[in-house]
Amino acid sequence: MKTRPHPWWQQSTVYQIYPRSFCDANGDGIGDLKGITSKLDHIKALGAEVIWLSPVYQSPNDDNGYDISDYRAIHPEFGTMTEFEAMLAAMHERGLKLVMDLVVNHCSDEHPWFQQARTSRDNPYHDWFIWREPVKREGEHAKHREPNNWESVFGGSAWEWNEATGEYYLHMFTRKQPDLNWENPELRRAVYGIMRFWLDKGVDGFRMDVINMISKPYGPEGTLPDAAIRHESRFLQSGFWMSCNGPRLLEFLREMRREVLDHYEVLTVGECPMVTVELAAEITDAETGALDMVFQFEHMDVDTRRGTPDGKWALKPLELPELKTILNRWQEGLAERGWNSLYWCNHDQPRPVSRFGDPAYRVESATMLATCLHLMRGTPYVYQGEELGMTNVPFATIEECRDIETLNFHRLATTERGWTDAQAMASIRAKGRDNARVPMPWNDGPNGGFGSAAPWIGVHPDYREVNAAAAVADADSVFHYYRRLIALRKEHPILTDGRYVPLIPDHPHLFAYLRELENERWLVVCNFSGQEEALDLPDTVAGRVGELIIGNLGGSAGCEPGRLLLRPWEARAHRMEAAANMRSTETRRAK
Ligand code: TEU
Ligand code: CA
Repeated sequence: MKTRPHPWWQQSTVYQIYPRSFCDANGDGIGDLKGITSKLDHIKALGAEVIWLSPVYQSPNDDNGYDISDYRAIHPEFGTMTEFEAMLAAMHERGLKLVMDLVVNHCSDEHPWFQQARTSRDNPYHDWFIWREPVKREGEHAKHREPNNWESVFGGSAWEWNEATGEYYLHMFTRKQPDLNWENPELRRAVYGIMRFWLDKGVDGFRMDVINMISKPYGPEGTLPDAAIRHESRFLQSGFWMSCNGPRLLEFLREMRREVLDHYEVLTVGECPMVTVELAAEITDAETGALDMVFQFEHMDVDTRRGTPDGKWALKPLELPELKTILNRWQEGLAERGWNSLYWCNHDQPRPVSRFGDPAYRVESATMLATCLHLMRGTPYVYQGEELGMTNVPFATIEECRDIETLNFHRLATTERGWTDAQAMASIRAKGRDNARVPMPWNDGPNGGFGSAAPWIGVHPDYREVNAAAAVADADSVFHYYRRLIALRKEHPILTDGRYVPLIPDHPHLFAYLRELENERWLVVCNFSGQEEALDLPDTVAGRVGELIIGNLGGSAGCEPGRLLLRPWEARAHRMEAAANMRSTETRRAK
């Protein structure tokens, strides 16, 4: 295999900050830029080299900043532009790069563009959004006049009535997040201008919010076709499905690359729900694509009964072979072309320890999950608090929750869909986005050291035990294990360049794979269970298990020839020693 030239982001680890919940310097209960600046050494000590900052722009906060009303202004609750520039300088001084969130599938209904657009059909900004006439329907559907049957991602119709123009506008998220019309070249030019504004300030790239939703599937005469309910029997939330991966997506992204990205040294990652491996390869192709990597979502659906009306809230136990099938397919699918991003969580997802591990084995399962992910090929992302092994939050009542998606779900589920409050709360504890949004616990002091005032959302009840100060002081903590994994990636080209070879895909509890580069081979084995498990090395794996490179439990339960014993939630990476006349896995597999 060819060793590829390394763009800087291929050996780096990205750390995600959710600004509202990271650190509150001025004591108003809301995280802010000065707070972030004061905690950069934590990220530096971890070894991450890039920071992805969720939105800090002017916003009415209907969706916590993902509804932007001024793309060139800092929200006063986070600070000022001067403080932003000071934060960026402090990052660069430490060799940290900053990737901003770019949210341009939609803006806020309070953005001047939309304020103008909604006044009249003749307003020049009208065409920057997506408008449709009401539709006459017959029979039992007569009272529905929405242009089509699309549902918003957060529940309810994706269309909202606008009296002044006598039309509906499309909003794939809340009604305060109208979708922008990328068919309009003026709108696209305005977006590129915003991107240049931040890049010229010195930011180092963009994470692009739902960027594969910007091209809508227009039919003849600009119609937006009804979605087939149960498309591929997976997604009932079919407006969501319909608005992803549209026909002009690559064209728009390539234009963005030509107009903006090619002129800067940046990292770009596109958030792409429902993206396929094939499309991701096209988007991330170094020559003909447009972005460096995408966030795919398939592995975020393994514990969800998609295709039911309750979407992500309908829980399903994890089946490890399904998770392996997905991640193996992404590893192999982007091996020759494109590049993977690697993540277990972000500000939209519950905590991985509670989801794929076991809070009763908090440290063990957090470090096992980290090993499994960080030794794959791609750029790893660590979401604030993940490096502490944080768990989900035991929300008892809906009053403790803040997220608009969660509040919508609770209301619709208990009023229209026949869920009890107890059932809804159980799903919210398992899947709600607020699990990841409670304040970062810095120490065991008041409010977990987040700030002097009561925070906008309650602190995690475990903060006295699980906090950054305790983790940094304990050499065996989750934090120090992440630090070692992040350092390993910098030291060993096999992690960046090596081939990924999945093993034992059907094993119900073990996730195992090889990494291979030239004569070097590593074996990675992770136990996704609370039981001891034995791995009998398949005879396709030539050679002997050698030196332990990294392991999360210290010591070793043992290793007989051809057999590896794994303790509950144990993860290990070993160097393989070549057997005398070893044939490569490749030739064996080819037979
Ligand atoms: O998320 C879009 C998205 O498709 C999902 O992550 C979605 O939020 C999740 O499936 C719901 O459970 C992005 C942002 O990351 C998210 O915070 C925003 O709310 C959303 O776009 C709208 O901007
Ligand atoms: Ca504050």
